[in-house]
Amino acid sequence: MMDGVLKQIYQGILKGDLELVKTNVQAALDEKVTAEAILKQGMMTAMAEVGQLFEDGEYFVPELLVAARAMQGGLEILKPILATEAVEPIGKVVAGTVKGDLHDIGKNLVGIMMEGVGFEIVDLGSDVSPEKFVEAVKESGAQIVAMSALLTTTMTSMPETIKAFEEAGLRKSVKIMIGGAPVTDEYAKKIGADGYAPDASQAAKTALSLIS
Ligand code: B12
Repeated sequence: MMDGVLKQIYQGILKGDLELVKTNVQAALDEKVTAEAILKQGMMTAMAEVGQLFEDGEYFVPELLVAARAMQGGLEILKPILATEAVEPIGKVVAGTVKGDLHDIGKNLVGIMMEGVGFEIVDLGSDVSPEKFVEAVKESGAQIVAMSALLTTTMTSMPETIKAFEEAGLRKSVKIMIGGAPVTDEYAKKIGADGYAPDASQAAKTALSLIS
């Protein structure tokens, strides 16, 4: 059973109540609940339940939107704790959600965890075209590209982006990582990506291994 504050956070996300989430994330931290527990037990389980309710036809897009907003609000408070900024960044990562796709919570979380292990993140936001990914790497000199997709209809933009890097003559100078709910390790291999991870903390570990 979840205890008081975590349960409030969980319910705050389910109800899309931003203030309830923010107040209780702060309260949980004051009670010395770890950021990891708040994230995993309070927030991620709630988002999974929101997804389930959507699938069952009980929630619709407006409910998803307010739930997402409440989750982002909680993440903002956790961010400085999850990502203690490194003095000297160990590398740069260009991160974005692929073209046509607006889901950015998972991508944001991946960015936070990568910052936590010392990377500098160039965040391109969501709905990022292959050309924009290539342009950002040219400008920033990033060693890693992290692409996120949450829709089976947009994950096809991942091989297109890899192709754009090949055409720009940059494929060998960057490592490309992919992830998001519909993405698998098998898919990563199939499209010739360099790395895949199922969650944000493993994404950070994979990024480290790719530059070492
Ligand atoms: C919130 C949400 C929305 C919000 C997004 C708000 C936002 N700012 O992100 C809004 C309302 C915009 C939305 C819209 C839609 N959504 Co939606 N949405 C969701 C929901 C409920 C949660 C997603 C989420 O944030 N999860 C929490 C995060 C933390 O998890 P995550 O994203 O998976 O990320 C983790 C890992 O995947 C991994 N990861 C993620 N990215 C990366 C990248 C790298 C490089 C690596 C290594 C790892 C990695 O690490 C992350 C952290 O551990 C999901 C349900 C679900 N089960 O996923 C549906 C879901 C993704 N949506 C769905 C659909 C259908 C839609 C719409 C088409 C609905 C509609 N009819 O309009 C639109 C599409 C809009 C668009 N063009 O993008 C479907 C997709 C079905 C499919 N297979 O394609 C889902 C699965 C719901 C469902 N069960 O039907 N949605």
